[in-house]
Amino acid sequence: MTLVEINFDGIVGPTHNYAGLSVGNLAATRNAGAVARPRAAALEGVAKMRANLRLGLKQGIFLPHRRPDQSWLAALGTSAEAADALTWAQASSASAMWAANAATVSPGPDTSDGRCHLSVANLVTLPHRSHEWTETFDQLRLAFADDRHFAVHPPVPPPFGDEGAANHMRLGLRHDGAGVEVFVYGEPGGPFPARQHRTACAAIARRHGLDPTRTLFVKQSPEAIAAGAFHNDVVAVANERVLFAHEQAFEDKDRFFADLRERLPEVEIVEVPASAVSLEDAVASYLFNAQLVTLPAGGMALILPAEAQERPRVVQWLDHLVAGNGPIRTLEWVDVRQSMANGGGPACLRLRVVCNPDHVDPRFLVDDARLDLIAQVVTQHWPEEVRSADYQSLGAWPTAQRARRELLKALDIVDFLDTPA
Ligand code: SUG
Repeated sequence: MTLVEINFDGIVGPTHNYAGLSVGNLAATRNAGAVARPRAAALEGVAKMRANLRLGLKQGIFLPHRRPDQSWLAALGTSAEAADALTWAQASSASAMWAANAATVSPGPDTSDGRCHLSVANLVTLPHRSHEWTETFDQLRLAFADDRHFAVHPPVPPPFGDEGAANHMRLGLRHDGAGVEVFVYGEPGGPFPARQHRTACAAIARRHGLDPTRTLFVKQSPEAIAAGAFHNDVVAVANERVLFAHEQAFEDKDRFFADLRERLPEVEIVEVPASAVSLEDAVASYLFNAQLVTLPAGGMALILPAEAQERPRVVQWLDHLVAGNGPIRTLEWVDVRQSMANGGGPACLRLRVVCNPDHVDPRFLVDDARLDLIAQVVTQHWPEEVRSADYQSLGAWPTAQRARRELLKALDIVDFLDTPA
């Protein structure tokens, strides 16, 4: 079996809610306090994975984390019962669903020792995400335990912010060949935090043993961050030799594109001009937070959020895209509205790992039967509604913890069953 791309999606956890914790993430801020539907959210995620299987893609999963995170609360000298509302919300977020922020991945063909390297993201910028890495690290070490083929690194130390694959792109002729790795960072100074720091990017490139001649560090444009592109994957996505990006995604795009062409002359840059789709429309529609995938039969598909259909300028541009002679010919629409309302589109929900699937712990891979199992547990145990305000006081969280335990048991991933029921 050669190396293939596997998309690992984060299963939406039973505490999914809208607490407005992410400054600079316009959807999350707008929906603060809205009623969330964890069951519907997790089932939307399962439906997206099914659609990917139907396209012939390989699919994996990551598990919801223990929430509220009682060890984090204990480290803060409080508990699930006693924490103030904000601390409680920060301890209870289901934000681990956005697997694009789990880690940065450099596949074997890019690294000096030929292994696939994964660096768990520290997510230090926002408190509710800053404690995700511990369990992500455990899951990655279990899923990619075979150290002949994988190296799983701990997070880059703070204060250097790292948000993982959401700010990293890999381009090359094929997944299983050597790639050019592009790290996109922001600089402070704008109205919103720059979550990805250049120092963190450089550290990851060194630890992964990347070839400096095939590694680029590119600055995200401050306008993009100010317009709500809190991660690069809100304004750009890459797959094999295609880069699909908004005209205003990068500070010095001419330099970046020239550097990229020098390293990968076959690169196809599909740039969307601001005159066709404004930054505001790009952020509101999540046009670029699509999964750009290579289909087994050839050609590429763009897996888009249904919301993008609501913006006439976006639809017009997509019609023009598929009618042309370019590499992207197929559009697939998915409904991940519950995640979208927190600023997480189809691409946020997945982590791409290029590797040999036989080397991955099979419990982290899914087919239709395993997705049926997940859907069953979710339907039976996930709450239908969560109101951020009443969840703590009603003591609903032990039910959520039990729901997660049921899922782990059903999937036979009992290694993390240490949460008290
Ligand atoms: O970090 N939203 C996430 C969305 C992450 C999207 N990921 C990528 N672009 N790859 C974030 O801003 C909202 C949680 C809340 O407010 O309750 C949240 O964390």
